[in-house]
Amino acid sequence: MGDPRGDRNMDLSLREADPEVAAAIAREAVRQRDHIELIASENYAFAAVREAQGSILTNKYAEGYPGKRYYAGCEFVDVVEDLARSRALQLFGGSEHVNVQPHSGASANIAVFSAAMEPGDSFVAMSLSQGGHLSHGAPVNLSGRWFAPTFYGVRPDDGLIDWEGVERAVATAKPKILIAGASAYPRTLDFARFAAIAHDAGAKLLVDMAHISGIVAAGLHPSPFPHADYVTSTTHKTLRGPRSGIAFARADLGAALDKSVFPGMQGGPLMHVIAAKAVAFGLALDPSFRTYMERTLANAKSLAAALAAHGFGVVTGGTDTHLILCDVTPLGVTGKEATLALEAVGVTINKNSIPGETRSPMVTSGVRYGTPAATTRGMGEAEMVQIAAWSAEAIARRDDPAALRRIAAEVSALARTFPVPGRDATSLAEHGA
Ligand code: DSN
Repeated sequence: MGDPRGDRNMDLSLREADPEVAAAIAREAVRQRDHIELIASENYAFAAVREAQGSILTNKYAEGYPGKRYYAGCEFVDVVEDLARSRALQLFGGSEHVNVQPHSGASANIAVFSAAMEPGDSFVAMSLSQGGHLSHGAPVNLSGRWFAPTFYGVRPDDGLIDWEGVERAVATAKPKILIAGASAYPRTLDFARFAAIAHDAGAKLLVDMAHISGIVAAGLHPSPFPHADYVTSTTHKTLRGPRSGIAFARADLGAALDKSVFPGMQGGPLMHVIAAKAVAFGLALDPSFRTYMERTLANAKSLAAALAAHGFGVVTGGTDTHLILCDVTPLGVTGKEATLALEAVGVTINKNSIPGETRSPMVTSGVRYGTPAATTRGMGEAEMVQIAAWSAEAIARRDDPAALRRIAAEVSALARTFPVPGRDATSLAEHGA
């Protein structure tokens, strides 16, 4: 008897069904193995996270929340979402209400905006060019088009938060929300000070801890939860979970936040991704996660010192977190030129605006490094020192193809001695799709 479905495509492997996509993924596996990943927002997800995210839960619709769904058959996805919620609350002790359904960090921010503001309302945030995030009011983003942002930044002389600027922006704008949180700020954020400024002005404090949530979870950065009314995060950066988002609120603001996520801005939650978040939060509760974060921070300090010794202008003189912001003008290059030189040797970073920036965002005077991914592979201080030396040499010899090829071979030889997480990823890089 033949297959009753009459559709053999349904059982094909990826390689059989789509060799072009399979080949691109296999090539990416090789890149992830042979290059050193230093983009501050990237990491290698736990293998179990990827397994949950690729699971059959992708087949299930579950609009609503556990126990109150609009679809039948939700008893097992309810278990998954309840696990994700209870683990998130445990991981971030002090949080009162959590919603694990936002599809991304930007979605989580918009959910908070729509819960706490009406279109046209005013909020205050760090500007994108000074280290803030696109979804914190950039004119090209919905947050900047539908609401009225006023920005603060960092002081051009030392790169630290311009507190007078924060106070001035709040006094002038009389915002509904003050946002604390950044994508390119290397120092500890003083959430108590942000909260005092927000609450004195009758505003709510939203902390976007996307970059530092793993550090907060490990207890190595002060927690925003005693101070903030809302907290948002991505789940894939320092947390090593799936590429997604999460939003927390004070208990009395929780119901409105939930309504804002669903049915306000999303339909069916991605249950396979929520399962992957549950797994990531569970693994981050293991004591080994704190050790990983300690090593990530120690590596960032080592890398910052080594880059400074090679002439990079390390903004604020160092780092308290996983990221390092550098002015590369002293090396005679733009951020774009530095990034391209490093990419040519397999050291992956991004160009970044720096305090007092004079160049466009596509060129910039700076670069941003981060240590979460390299630390996940087991790299330590010796490797950080070596990476800084390769960075300086690649920039200095950027017009010398033979030198770049030699450095690239050294980078990939070192990278291959540090395994990528997951036997499947190793096998894909070794044998292809
Ligand atoms: N764009 C991300 C980053 O690289 O910091 C944040 O979403």
